[in-house]
Amino acid sequence: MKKALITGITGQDGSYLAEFLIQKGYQVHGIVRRNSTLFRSRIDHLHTVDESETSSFLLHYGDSSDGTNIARLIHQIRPDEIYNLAAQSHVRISFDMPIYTVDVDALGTLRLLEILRSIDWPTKFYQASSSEMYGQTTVATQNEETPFHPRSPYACAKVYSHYQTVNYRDSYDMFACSGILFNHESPRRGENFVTRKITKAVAEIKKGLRDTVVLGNLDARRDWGYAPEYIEAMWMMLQQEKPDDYVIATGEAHSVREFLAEAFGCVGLNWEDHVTFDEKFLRPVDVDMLCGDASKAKAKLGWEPRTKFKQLVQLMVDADMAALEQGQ
Ligand code: NAP
Ligand code: G4F
Repeated sequence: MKKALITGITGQDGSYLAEFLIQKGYQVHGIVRRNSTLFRSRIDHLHTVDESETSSFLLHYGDSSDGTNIARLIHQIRPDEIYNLAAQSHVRISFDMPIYTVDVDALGTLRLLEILRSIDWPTKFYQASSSEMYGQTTVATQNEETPFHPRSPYACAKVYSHYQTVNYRDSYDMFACSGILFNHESPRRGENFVTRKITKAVAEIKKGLRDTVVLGNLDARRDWGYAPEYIEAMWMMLQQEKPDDYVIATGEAHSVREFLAEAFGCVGLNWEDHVTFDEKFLRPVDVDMLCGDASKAKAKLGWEPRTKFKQLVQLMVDADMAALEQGQ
């Protein structure tokens, strides 16, 4: 049985990736942070009573800021594949917590790469890079060759991790891949990212539980895809003969305003009657437009997005409506 180690397993992507790898027959090990509660809503359904060495799903306490703990876990587990998804992943919050964000999102990756340099078995490494690295780009659709112009502490940290991943691959012949993923969403998306914030509000407004949602910049354009399809691409990258970097995106960009119109439209409401503005949701600088060109992933991995923008919005609104009906 192949062993995969996932950092960030409690997050949106980590939870989908864990499900996907278990279905593929992997033994999945996840690193979780110590919290005051054991509530881990995205992965609670994966728990089994079997906590023996042969269980398909095992969790370990750890933190990307603690290299000795991660090293001990890697030596104990001896994973065949490592997916580094752990991050302080909120761009606006990275302006409030730049040092912490860099410690986890940049140095956390370097700590892992340094551990992998010294192990004596072959392991494949996936780094969760981001389209935020393109930042204030002037290129209409961004691919693997497009220069980076990061616009936040988060994006700077991700650029650092991307280049270290490439550097360790070149320097030490490591099987290390950087997946440059554009925004991907789902009903498991954190509630303070704009798509989920909107779909949750739409459901609550439709049910009469509130009347407004407060937002920041509505002009930003993003390339939004469906998360369960994006985690498949991560796995595909590690199954290739040679390690490489890939853009994963839909190739279609929409503004926050368009997302609002679509989401409120799903329940027969006009967004302009329910949206107010607060500058606290603005960033010191924002990224105006991101739109990815995933032709390399299509040609080499055979990966293509399947869920279109309208379907994505609909499925997120439906899930938030259903959750309310079930009293969640
Ligand atoms: P997410 O939902 O915010 O999940 C982040 C995960 O990282 C959580 O499991 C979190 O644990 C964990 N984490 C945070 N700080 C940590 C630390 N110090 N030590 C160990 N674990 C820590 O993010 P996501 O949307 O699944 O994204 C996964 C990865 O892809 C991230 O690296 C993100 O930056 C990157 N990415 C995401 C997108 C996107 O659109 N979703 C696009 C490009 C790249 P807790 O549950 O304990 O907080
Ligand atoms: O949903 P967002 O917070 O996502 P953002 O900043 O694009 O970052 C996400 O995608 C990246 C990939 O490109 C990931 F690397 C990163 O980890 C994260 O998953 O904001 C999207 C846009 C921004 O322009 C923001 O200014 O929506 C705008 N926005 C407007 N009002 C808002 C709000 N964003 C948030 N979070 N909350 C608002 O009230």
